[in-house]
Amino acid sequence: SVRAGRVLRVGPLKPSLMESLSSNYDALVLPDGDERGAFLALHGESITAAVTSGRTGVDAELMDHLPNLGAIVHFGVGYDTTDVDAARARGIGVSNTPDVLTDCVADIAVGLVLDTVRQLSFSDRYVREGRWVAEGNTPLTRQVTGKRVGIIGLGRIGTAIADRLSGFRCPISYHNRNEIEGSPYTYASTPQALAGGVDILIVAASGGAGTKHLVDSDVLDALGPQGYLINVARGSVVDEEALVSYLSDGRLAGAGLDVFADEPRVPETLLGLDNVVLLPHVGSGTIETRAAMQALTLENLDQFLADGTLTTPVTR
Ligand code: 8YV
Repeated sequence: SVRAGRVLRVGPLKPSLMESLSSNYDALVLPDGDERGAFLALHGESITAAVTSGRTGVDAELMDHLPNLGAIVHFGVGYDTTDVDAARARGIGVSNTPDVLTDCVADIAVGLVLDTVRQLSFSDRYVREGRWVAEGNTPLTRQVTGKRVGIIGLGRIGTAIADRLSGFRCPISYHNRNEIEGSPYTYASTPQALAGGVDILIVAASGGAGTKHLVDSDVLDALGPQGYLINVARGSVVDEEALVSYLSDGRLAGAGLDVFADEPRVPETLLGLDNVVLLPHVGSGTIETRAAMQALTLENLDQFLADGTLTTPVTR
């Protein structure tokens, strides 16, 4: 029998969140592959809320099979996996989990700056492999304090990164779609102009079609062989193929990456490069922040189920 107002989980989530959805909300789980058609034919009409993440999302085709869907609730600040235009056109609200992860993601961006420029991970491998004894000291690195930093995407996370690096006396400039009035940081009208005037370029923009390959070979050329690229946003914002070739042949000094174009797959070439720091998308991955993200996800869901509105909507 079809019950009104059911919750659907789309894709894997934090285990405690999946557990809460099934025990406290009696949520259904969208199956993959062959079973999906029959599942949607049976349950599609009963579903009013979907809970998903920046890993999976809800596309327009799935929306078409959920005629009574009113909300797509995301665990995570990024929602580029969901077709937001299609949701808006159908009157479906979309929410994310902003603010609660800003500090942890900004911390990881600063960690990647320090690790990449001072070669911490490389140095750690050097000690473990016995090379300190066998070969002597590691090569000298570059200084972080005072380096010119450019940020693509001066939103919540970009601003938190800028504030932290101001403590390292780094002059900060940024590129955004629009200049931010009253910002203490210097605006550059294009990513290329930004990259041309900095030593370290940090990507903190949201993903999706609007930012795809914003960092292309022209931007990497402008950053130059002494420049470093840091990405804590989405792999799609950077032309990864170009990045790999620039890193391989010394047209870029180094890169610190928490995100990739095709996660969890990392380009094979990068694994052999010592001027690159590779993280498995851990920006928001602390116990405190993930708990806060889970609470905000459920707050959005509860509010939607109670009165049809969302706590932190990206579109209503
Ligand atoms: C993780 C993130 O993807 O919030 C985001 O946009 O990228 C991260 O927090 C998290 O696992 C949610 O999917």
